Amino acid sequence: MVTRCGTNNMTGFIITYFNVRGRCAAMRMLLADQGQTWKEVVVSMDEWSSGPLKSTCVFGQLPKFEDGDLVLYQSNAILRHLGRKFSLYGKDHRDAAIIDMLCDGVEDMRMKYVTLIYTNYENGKANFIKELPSWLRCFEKVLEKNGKGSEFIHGNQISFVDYSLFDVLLNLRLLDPSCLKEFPLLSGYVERMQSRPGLKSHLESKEFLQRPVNGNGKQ
Ligand code: 6SG
Repeated sequence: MVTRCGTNNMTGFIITYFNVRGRCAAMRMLLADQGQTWKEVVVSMDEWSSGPLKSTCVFGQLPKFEDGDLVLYQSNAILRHLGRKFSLYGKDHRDAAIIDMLCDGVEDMRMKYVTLIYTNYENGKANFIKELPSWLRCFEKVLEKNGKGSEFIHGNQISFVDYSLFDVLLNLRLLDPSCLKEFPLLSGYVERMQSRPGLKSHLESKEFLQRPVNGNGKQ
């Protein structure tokens, strides 16, 4: 098992995952943007298929996230935990409910993408690209209703779901570079997110750039 460390090792955050952006890209972006450091435990395919780790994971899957002695699985639960910890969950319960709804919407879009990547890339890509605007339009409308798209996906402060949405949008743009062109608010949103100093330096880091987007080399 290869261990790589962040700039300092004093925090209790540890991400255990395969050498991909995948399900950990959003939590890494959140941590970097919030000025946090963390440790990476990178699990190879051999270690995963032959070692004992899988049987210790609650659902037999990675990522695993440690915050001191708190051990979590499920990427969206990890994001929610970080959302509560760093006040990235809106200003009240109503905001939190909307942010949860948006998180589930992003998850649906992510699952469509992941299913294409891992199960039907060659045969399904053209149709996926054709249907993509109907998904993106939903988020364009959400942005329109929130300050005419001048801010975040909900309210006027960043929330954990912004990192997840931003991550999926980056992946979709890799798949179809023109997919955001007909959506000015989403395009502006991506521009603003990637200009945030903490995110910008993370996106320019070797760690980010050298890590494959997905586990099967497709993107
Ligand atoms: C795969 O699906 O990376 N976890 C994945 N796969 C290994 O034995 N709902 C949760 C969540 O949100 C989904 C977890 C997710 O956290 S992520 C997992 O654990 C298993 O099920 C995508 C990813 N893929 C890289 C990878 C996994 C299998 C094939 C490629 C490890 C690397 C290579 C083989 C095993 Fe591999």
